[in-house]
Amino acid sequence: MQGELATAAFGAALTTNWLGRSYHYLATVTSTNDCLKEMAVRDNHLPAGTVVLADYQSQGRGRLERQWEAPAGTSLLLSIFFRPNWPAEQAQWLTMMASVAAAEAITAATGLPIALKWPNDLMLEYDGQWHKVGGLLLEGGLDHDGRLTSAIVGIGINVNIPAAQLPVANTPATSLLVAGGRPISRLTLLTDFLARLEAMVEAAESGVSPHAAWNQRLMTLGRPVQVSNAGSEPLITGVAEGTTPEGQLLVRDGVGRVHTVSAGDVTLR
Ligand code: BT5
Repeated sequence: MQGELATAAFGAALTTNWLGRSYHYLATVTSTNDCLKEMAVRDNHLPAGTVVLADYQSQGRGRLERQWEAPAGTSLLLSIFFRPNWPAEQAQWLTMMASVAAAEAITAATGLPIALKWPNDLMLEYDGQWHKVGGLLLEGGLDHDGRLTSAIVGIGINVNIPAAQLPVANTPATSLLVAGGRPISRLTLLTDFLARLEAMVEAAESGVSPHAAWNQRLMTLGRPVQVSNAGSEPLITGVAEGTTPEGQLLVRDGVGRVHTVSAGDVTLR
């Protein structure tokens, strides 16, 4: 149903203290990340926790300028503004927290177990195959001391996309409707996600790392993988052994050397 995420209904359902209290609903936008980035440039005092959400994106983005596609009114497509003031190395904490909060909220709404694929995918396994049900896009700005002064976390979750309208992708796409067999309230899922995320961000601000909760959900660990960049030839082939506290992937190659990977695409071999 279109319009269920419009401002009045959202405001009535939201239970958070600050996350999402500044909320901008748009029926259509180019990309919620781009829109929020422009808002942050225009307004030096944009509140932390500002959310921009759209029912349709004409230029939804993944990493490396890849496209994020979703039919109008079927998905959750939003971006959240943060002022972490953390060391730059800790930037991935935001991806970790948003991934775990999304996974928990999806399971609460559907009963479906969500795994995470390093670095930024929400995954569901059925029919002997992994499917991508959502993705995250972190973009941040550093100050002169290498601190993360502002950051935008974009998240797309395929909620009620019918099977015939799923995007065609290398990793098969799915939606909660297709995997779970029934439509899900986007509003309930959204407000539950924001409540969980707010609690995690507050814990992180008092020093509690989200690393363990995130690491535990990573389907990538212990598996033979190939790591590549932007569709290039595999850079590293080996076994994904673990992650660093900052979220880098540790891959042991055939001669036993451990590579620390900060960015890239992982394929399970
Ligand atoms: C991601 O990138 O997975 C991050 C996606 C972030 C999207 C959100 S929506 C709200 C906010 N505003 C934006 O403009 N973006 C964020 P990446 O790992 O690069 O994966 C992109 C790839 O996923 C594409 O190249 C396709 O192969 C595939 N794909 C595209 N749309 C998909 C979908 N709806 N479901 C599953 N896979 C998809």
